[in-house]
Amino acid sequence: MELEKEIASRLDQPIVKSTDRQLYEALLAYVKDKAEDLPYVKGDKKLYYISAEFLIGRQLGKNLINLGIYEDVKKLLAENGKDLSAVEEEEAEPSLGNGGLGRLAACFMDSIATLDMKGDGVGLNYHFGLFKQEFKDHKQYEVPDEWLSTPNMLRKTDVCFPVELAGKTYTSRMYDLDIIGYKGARNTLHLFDLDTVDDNLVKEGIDFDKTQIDKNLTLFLYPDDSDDNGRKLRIYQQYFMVSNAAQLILKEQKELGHDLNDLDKYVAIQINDTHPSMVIPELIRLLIKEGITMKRAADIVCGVCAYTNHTILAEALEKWPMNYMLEVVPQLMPIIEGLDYVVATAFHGDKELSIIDDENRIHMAKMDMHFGHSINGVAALHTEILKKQELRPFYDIYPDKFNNKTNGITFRRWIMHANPQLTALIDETIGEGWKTDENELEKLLDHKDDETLLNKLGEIKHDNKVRFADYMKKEQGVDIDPESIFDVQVKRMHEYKRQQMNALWVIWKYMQIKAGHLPQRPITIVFGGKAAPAYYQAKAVIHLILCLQELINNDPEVSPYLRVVMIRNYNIAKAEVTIPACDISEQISLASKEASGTGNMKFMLNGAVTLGTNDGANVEIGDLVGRDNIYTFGESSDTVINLYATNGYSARKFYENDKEIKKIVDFITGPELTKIGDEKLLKDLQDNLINKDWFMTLLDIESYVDTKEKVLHDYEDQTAWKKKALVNIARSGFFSSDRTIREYNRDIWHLTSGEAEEK
Ligand code: 26Q
Repeated sequence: MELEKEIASRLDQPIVKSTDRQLYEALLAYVKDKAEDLPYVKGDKKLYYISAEFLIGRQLGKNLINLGIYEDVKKLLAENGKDLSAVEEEEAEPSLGNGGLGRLAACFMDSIATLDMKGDGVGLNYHFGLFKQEFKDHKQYEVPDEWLSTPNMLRKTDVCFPVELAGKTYTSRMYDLDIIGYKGARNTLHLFDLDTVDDNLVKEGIDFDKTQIDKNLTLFLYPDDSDDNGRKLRIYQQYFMVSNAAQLILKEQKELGHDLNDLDKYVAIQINDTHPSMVIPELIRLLIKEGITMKRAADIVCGVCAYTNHTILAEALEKWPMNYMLEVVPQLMPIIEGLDYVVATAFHGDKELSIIDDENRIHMAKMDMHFGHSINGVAALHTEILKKQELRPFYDIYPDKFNNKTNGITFRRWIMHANPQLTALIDETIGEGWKTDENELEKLLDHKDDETLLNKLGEIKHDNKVRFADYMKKEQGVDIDPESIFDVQVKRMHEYKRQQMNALWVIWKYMQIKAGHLPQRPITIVFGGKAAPAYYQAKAVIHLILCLQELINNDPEVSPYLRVVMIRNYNIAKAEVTIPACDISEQISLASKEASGTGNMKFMLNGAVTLGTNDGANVEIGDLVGRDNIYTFGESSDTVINLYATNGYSARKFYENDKEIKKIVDFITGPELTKIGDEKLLKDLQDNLINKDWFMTLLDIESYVDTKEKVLHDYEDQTAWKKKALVNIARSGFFSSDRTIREYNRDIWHLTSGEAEEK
């Protein structure tokens, strides 16, 4: 049936007379049916990517692209006076993740299906995704995100498993979501849930009664949080997830008639950070129940499981108190103690290596490293730091298990969907091959001196800036000048990412302008990101930014030259409008702290130039584009690591010895800002910067200011700048998640189907 009939048959009235919501529901139904017609990816071996987070974002646009019908649908709607983008806005974003790690899992699912590898995701069906962020009195407030009340891609199945939690048996239910490969077959994302969960428990804010597991187990996604509040429920969630995963895997393998002794021939499991680590003891437990010995079961599981580390912050490595585990998952404790005994015997009781420490806490990552066959970091520098520092004792005993898999992003969402104009320009210039072979983007380098192309690139950037400005006007009522330079820092709010350093630069620039040193061109500093609800310092930084926004944008002396804009409720949909509009990509984490970053890759792909530290994947971006096409500053990771080791950093010294720094920091509690904001919050932020500054903001502020001045100066040579943008786009092929996934498969999973075989 032709497209128009297909869609019309799912509507009660003609397209012209339909609302955007009716069109959304009709297109959703159509996509679901089309997906069901697609074959599943075939293969002898199957990957299960287990993750507590899948930040999949809106599905409609992405699915239309992967089905190859986005343009046709857009045209059809346009012919009827309808706008596909507006229809897409009707979909509630499934915010089933916090940030990088969850978004990575989503990009990976897309690439795995696109590369024709058999691989399903396993996670949880959170009724409320990551909270929605609102601003009031220049502060963040959290509001529940009820994404499930809008029709969506989920399919309720009749697959159910018994799961024992704290001695009681609960019955799970599996929901499936089709993952459609780009012009290919499909895999599945399995999200587990309990039928008894009661959405009414979440009322005002995101607080709820944490005592009744049957009513709240999958109620909400934990915000990325080191806070202890409700941690026990997180063990419940984690075990519920992995118990379902393990049962699903064994059920599928038995149905295929596979011998569980050969599980590693048929199954690969990727453990996404330590959140799913209990899958190791759980699988061992289930294999023992199948009559396999403990030793053999541990060997089998080791051959199947692989662990990815996403963070070097020590506090993020999960350690669960044994008494919690005994209460929630007593069935796992004999297994974990058995594994700990094996380790103690093999390594003569070396405490550094043991799974259970002296305080009776269970180290999830250590279990993964002993009883998994692969340990990977997510960028070259990160993996080196893991080997040399954080996980050194494990690298010494298992050097062959360690490997690097530099992160990537799916080009289907992050350029084809987010930046259709740039996509069309690239198609026009080098053909469409780059969409399936990302390295072909390098062909753009042949056109580096093509003035017409560079001008078109500039026009597209400008159009995207206008689109962003219009969007922000509509969403938040703010005025943004598309002729200004767009300098963008969007990501979770965290001290190590150093949004506060960017805010200090804003203060510096404000004072410069007040002193009559006017910039050559207006600058718009864009921030966006959520702070974990209990993260006081991160919330204080949001407060500072919102106060600066108020002060500066309303100052007639300053606002023609400088504006600050904080995007409310930054999410995937907003990222897709923001990133293509960016000129300068701020990636300014303290060197050694950002494992990889993936936003940096999205900006590069969309023709922004990075202003960053030598951290995470910024290092690889720099290697690829060359010194002329990136701006780096700040102390190296080696220096930073050494400063920590020797206790050698004193923020106060920088504050006291450098008048300029003192002036900037003092401004935080000066009359201009305290008139607008909460004096205590601003004072606490300032005290922290002077007396603690754990992430060494003042260490790098001077070189940051100097380098940013150079960037702003260089921007004025527009031809040279557009060339930088072009080189960034041309060299970004390496950061396609297709490349990342081919490497996971080549080195870790060894799936034997489709394209995987040939590479
Ligand atoms: C922990 C305890 C309790 C509640 C929540 C958590 C929690 C949840 C999520 C801890 C960490 C996370 C997420 C971490 C994360 O997103 N890490 C990022 O992973 C990206 C993908 O590899 C990297 O690019 C980023 O550098 C890294 O910060």
